[in-house]
Amino acid sequence: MTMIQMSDSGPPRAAAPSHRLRALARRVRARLPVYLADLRDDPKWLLMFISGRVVMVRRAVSLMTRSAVPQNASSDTIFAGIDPRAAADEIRADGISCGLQLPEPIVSGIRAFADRTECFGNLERSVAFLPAEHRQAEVASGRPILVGHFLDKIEQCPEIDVVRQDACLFLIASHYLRTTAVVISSRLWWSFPSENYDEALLKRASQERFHFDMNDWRSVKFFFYLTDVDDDAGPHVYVRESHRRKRLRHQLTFFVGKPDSEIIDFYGRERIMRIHGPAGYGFAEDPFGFHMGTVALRRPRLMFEVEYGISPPTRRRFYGDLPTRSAGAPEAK
Ligand SMILES: O=C(O)CCC(=O)C(=O)O
Ligand SMILES: [Fe+2]
Repeated sequence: MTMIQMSDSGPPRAAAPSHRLRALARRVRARLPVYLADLRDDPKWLLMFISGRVVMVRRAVSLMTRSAVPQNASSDTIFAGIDPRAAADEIRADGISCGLQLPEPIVSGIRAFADRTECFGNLERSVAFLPAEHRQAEVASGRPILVGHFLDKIEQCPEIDVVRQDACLFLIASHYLRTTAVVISSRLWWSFPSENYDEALLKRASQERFHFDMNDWRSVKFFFYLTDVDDDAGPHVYVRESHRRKRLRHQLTFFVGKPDSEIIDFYGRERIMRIHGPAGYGFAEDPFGFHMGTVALRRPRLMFEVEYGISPPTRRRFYGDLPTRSAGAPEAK
């Protein structure tokens, strides 16, 4: 595994006020249907989504939701030699803990599933294709395809269930969240090299823009690469310590995405980690810290993610579906 710091991405771009207002209106317009759908699914969600981004509020929620942390889990673990308490302490300090490794049979099982199963381009259920046919799918749909998600099809992959049920991950999450953690989402997806994509597609793929995730009051994600990942294969990028230290205007904001320049100015280049690793490599992170995916430049990347939180999940968020009915998303429970 290597972690390397972020290279220079050029000087900050300034924008005229009227440009900024227009851009703001565009961003609000693009997100409003998503937010309204989430609100319909779960009215309490809005409270979390708005106030959960204020560091003081999160600390208060953390104190209020504390309960006895389970010392053991009913299942076994595939991660030998990991101390869940030490990993949780590391996430508390840095926002991230690296060094998990999936056993080879789990890697090859998930990989084989992802090679033989149709995924959904840019999260649209109407754009289904086998990963080897990515280019043909772009031609057929007439659009660049940056990501192919498996959504609820992951239930057909037994190795995914093994990782999701793993005792060590459950204990790391429970120690970190200081309560009995619950799985709130699990997702498997390819990132593909592509061309001519626009901002909207990048946004949908969560690529090339630092952001934080707001899926629960508090949560922790475990990411696993199922292909070798270096700078040519769209590495994940994380900003160390940004989960506990945020500019006030990054807390009192409607938007979770922020430009590189603001992140570099506040946290410093040395805290920005581009995470490389071989197939099977994994890391745990608090997704309230700034992070992003990057575009796979030359080789596709297969990623599995399981997220633990403190509230019961909805079905939509559990598989990372889009909230619109036109995308064929199932109704939330
Ligand atoms: O693709 C990645 O590495 C990160 C994806 C992400 O940040 C997200 O889906 O919210
Ligand atoms: Fe994210």
